[in-house]
Amino acid sequence: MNNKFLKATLAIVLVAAFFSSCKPKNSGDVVSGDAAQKAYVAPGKYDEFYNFVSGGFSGQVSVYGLPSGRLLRVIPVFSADPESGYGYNEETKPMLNTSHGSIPWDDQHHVEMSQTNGEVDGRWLFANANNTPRIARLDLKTFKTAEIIELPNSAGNHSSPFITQNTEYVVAGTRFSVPPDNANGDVPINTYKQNFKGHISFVKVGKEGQMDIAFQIQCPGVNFDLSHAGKGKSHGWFFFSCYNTEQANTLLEVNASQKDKDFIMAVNWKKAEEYIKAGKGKLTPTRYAHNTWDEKTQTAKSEIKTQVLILDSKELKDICYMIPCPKSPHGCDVDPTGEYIVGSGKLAALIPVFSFDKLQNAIKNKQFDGEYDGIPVIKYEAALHGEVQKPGLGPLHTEFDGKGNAYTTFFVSSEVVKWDLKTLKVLDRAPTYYSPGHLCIPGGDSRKPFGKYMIVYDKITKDRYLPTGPELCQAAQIFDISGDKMQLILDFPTIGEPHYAQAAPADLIRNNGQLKFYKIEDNHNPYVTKGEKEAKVVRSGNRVDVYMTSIRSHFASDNIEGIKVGDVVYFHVTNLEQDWDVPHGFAIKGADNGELLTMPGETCTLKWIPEKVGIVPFYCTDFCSALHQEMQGYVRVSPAGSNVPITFSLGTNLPATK
Ligand code: CUK
Ligand code: CUA
Repeated sequence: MNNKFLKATLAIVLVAAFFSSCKPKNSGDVVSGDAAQKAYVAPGKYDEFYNFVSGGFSGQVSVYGLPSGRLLRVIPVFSADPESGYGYNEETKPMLNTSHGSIPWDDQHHVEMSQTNGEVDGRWLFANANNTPRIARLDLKTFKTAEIIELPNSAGNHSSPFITQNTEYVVAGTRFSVPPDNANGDVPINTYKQNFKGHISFVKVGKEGQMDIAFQIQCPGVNFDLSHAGKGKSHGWFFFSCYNTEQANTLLEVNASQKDKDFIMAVNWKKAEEYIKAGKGKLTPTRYAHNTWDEKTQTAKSEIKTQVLILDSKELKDICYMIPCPKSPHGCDVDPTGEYIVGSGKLAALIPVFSFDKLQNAIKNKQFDGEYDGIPVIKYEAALHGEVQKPGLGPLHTEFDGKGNAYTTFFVSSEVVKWDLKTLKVLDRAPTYYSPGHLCIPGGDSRKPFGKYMIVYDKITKDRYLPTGPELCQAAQIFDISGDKMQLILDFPTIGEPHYAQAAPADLIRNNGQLKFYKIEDNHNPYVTKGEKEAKVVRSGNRVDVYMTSIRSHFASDNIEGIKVGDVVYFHVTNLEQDWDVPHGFAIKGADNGELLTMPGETCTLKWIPEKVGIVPFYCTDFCSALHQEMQGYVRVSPAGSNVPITFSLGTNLPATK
């Protein structure tokens, strides 16, 4: 047996032993007597919190109630969703446009709620796309994706979308460093050190939420993993964890785990703003899409932008600083006071906690340990508040309860550990099932956490649920953290792979002016039909526009003739209902498309290219009334050269046409 193989086998055996030894022995008994009561929300009663959970490779965001764990909604963001028609109907297609063309999928890891004065405010939720770098803004009045902006000079938009305390910026760091967009990218991969750069993006958020890339900072070619904004006293700063400071380009598993310490990069973004004002940014050509949903026309538009302002971290010495952080840090979390910055080194046997005050002193007194690719490196001890000793194995993420405690997940030892921010003493530990990634306390990364519940998102659930073939579910676990000890009260499977999540008091969102239906008189979709009398079918060349309405329980029109093979047909269906929660669906046989699911007062458009002669039925897909099953109609499709005229009707039979 060759040596490498032997080593690999040994490693696998060790890891396996490690994992199995991590399974807590009395896993059946950890839910104590009153747990069910704590998670119980009686039928018809509302939950206390909304929980917005990233969907990972599902590309969506799901919404749960807490503490019940009830799934309330799945919001399509980066992945086309045939259920709602998102990405399938003509109105929403532009939302998925990018500089690479239309992309129907992405990998969604982090969500972050808008904040005012460092407190969650219930207006918007931001979400990142990892694969083709993008940030989305979801409107929490409609629970719809309202805007998506692509990030140039980036790849694997992972440390994103984290926001500043007044939602001035939503910020993103690139996971993969790559040659900049305007440089020649046709270079050998092993010229990483010379040619690859890491960009971080500051996306300005306007009053109505509109996003716009204010500037990017060009940084050394490392992997930016996670980030969080400073708050309170550290407002004006941003912190990014980075790994692969070795700048390896192959077998990172080994080659990017060489150094004892990587970095947390501290960015003085107020200073960066000054440099931008002083004209130090370079306008650099690139291409990225900016997609916006217009509530008035109920239609998205996509625009390609061609320039971005870039600051150079090498040139401008006082915007970026590197703080050494053991070892391959992942989570980078800032406590509610803004004083403590917690780095979670995946391979570290301790948790370093940095002090913002000490960092400021270190910068003032130039307590540097040389430079890293032109960026000053702060002396580790100079910025260190202290280390949590022996906290667990494989720390990933930390959240805060606002009472001076931090909670960190440990992937390898499958537990969540509560510790004291000041004394750095471990206070409590609870097993999780198994291998937790992120965790979430409502408001837990803001200045005002609501430290009652904590939800932990697990990657592995082997033996916890009924088997479902080769793929098992991921799951969330809710803990009551109101007392000294964490108490597990509920767990439930989730959609996709949950990474980060946010939660807010239910009233904040429930009372934010939730939209119940679109007023038909305010519907400015260019293809709206405002009453049944206006329903019509219009041919122009081989394009046919069907202006259709739906109301309980019929379509107008429901008999359509004169469509020919080779036509391109657009069904513009306006739902005339003016009442909460009365959507109508629309589906037509043979359409290579999703359905339309049209909200009251809304217009949605389905594109259909009939390919066969015949009678083609369509119907409503959403059980809307007792006579929902009667809500149907027919389209007659004639051969390409036929003379059958366009006719349309409802409730009357027109003279038969040949
Ligand atoms: S990452 Cu998923 S467990 Cu993409 Cu925030 Cu840490
Ligand atoms: Cu409309 Cu069913």
